[in-house]
Amino acid sequence: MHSSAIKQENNPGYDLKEIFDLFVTDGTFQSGEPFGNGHIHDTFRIETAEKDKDDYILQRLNNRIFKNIPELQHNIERVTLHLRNRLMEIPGSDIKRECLTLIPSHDGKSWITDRNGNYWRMYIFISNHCSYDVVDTSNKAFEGGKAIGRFQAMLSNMPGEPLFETIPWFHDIGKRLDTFNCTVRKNPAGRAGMVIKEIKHVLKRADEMKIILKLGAEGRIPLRITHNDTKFNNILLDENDRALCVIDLDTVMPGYVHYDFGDAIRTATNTASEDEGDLEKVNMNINLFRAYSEGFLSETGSTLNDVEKEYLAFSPRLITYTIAVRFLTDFIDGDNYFKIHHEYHNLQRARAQLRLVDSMEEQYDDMKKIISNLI
Ligand code: ADP
Ligand code: GN1
Ligand code: MG
Repeated sequence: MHSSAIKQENNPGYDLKEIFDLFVTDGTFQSGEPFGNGHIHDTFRIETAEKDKDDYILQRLNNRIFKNIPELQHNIERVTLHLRNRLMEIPGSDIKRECLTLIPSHDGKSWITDRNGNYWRMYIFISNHCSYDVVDTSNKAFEGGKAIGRFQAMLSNMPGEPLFETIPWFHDIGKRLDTFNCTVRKNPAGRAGMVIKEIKHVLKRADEMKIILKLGAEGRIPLRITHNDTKFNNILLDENDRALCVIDLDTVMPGYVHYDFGDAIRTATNTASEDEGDLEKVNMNINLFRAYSEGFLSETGSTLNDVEKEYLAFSPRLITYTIAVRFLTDFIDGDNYFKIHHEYHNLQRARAQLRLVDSMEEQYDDMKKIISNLI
């Protein structure tokens, strides 16, 4: 196995109980196990000994990727407080499950640093949730669309200064392509020669992908508060597969509606996993596209301007392409960003995402028709 893969898969044996005890909690630590399929942080589920107390999610934050943890946490404090206040206005809300709850540390912050300089934060574990990497019914896609639509609607009146940009230029495809081209030129891991076909696939589409940035620069689409990482496993459904909670708030910051719509469609409509090795299995399911769009627009349709609506159908092509570029860049770079589980993981992910771009291109006319029938 590639050395950085080993580096990233090592669990250096953190003392989870000692870290847990630095937070103000209700229950007693019983066990801590790795949890979920996130690509960025080290996430653990902490079970408490008492049956009537909450469990927790404890995360070692990736501060190679998020350079300023206090700013990141400040954003999340503001966002979760605002969401909680909005939910309190809605009778019957289950606030502990419909919104993330940050746990304070004994010194009053929403994170701690351990003796090795690692940053940690903790949330209440959202009980009885369902999380899906691949979506198999229209109902789940519809409910996911509602969850993200509601999330954006609730944040639309958040008071105060703009949120910090936790990762600058996160969805800026111009900058992502500059980094891609630079990495191909430098070829630090000697892998560029293996991916000539994929590089051509990327370069052929580079110009048309800049349209959303252009519309933004012209003032035709507004910056809103967006989530920016709406892959489906960041949307929790409840035990009946109804919209429950949007999690993974690290990249909530100013963005265009297209980023959230596009990334959710990338993951909610793919008939296979994000990293599927058998490309024949990768397709966009148009029925799931319709269902997600219906759910999303039922919550946001009245607030979007005409240009935003016009480009919704294009946005999954942009975001799927962007993530493909990022996986391919990371592969050529030698796997320094995303967690990987085998040597060619980022390449496999990039290939699957490029295949999904093709599938979306093939069905683009139908996607446009569906959106125009819904608005
Ligand atoms: P990453 O940025 O690495 O994806 P996430 O914040 O998305 O990290 O967490 C990883 C996974 O942990 C999620 O996909 C989800 O399965 C689970 N998770 C995170 N927060 C909670 C929570 N509060 N309750 C239940 N599960 C959670
Ligand atoms: C990462 O954090 P996670 O695993 O939900 C990444 C997203 C990518 C996604 C691809 C901060 O999401 O941008 O779309 O992997 N998050 C960050 O699966 O880079
Ligand atoms: Mg996540």
